[in-house]
Amino acid sequence: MLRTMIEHGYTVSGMSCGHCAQSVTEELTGLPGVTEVDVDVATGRVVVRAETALAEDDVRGAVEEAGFTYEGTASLVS
Ligand SMILES: [Cu+2]
Repeated sequence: MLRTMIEHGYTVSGMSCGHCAQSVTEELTGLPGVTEVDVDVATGRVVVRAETALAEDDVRGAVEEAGFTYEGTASLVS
């Protein structure tokens, strides 16, 4: 079965440990269509894989709900 998967990159500031990463992961996983979240605490880069496009406001809301600061989209290639 083929599913369309879209990768989205974001930058989040304020995370300092694995617990922070877990909080962000849980909130973002709650967004519709999200299947996987990878958080790099050291760089603040968050990669979200989803079956749909994501509204930036929804992502910002999830990050803020977790207690961190949404800085914007990030390139997936670096
Ligand atoms: Cu922490």
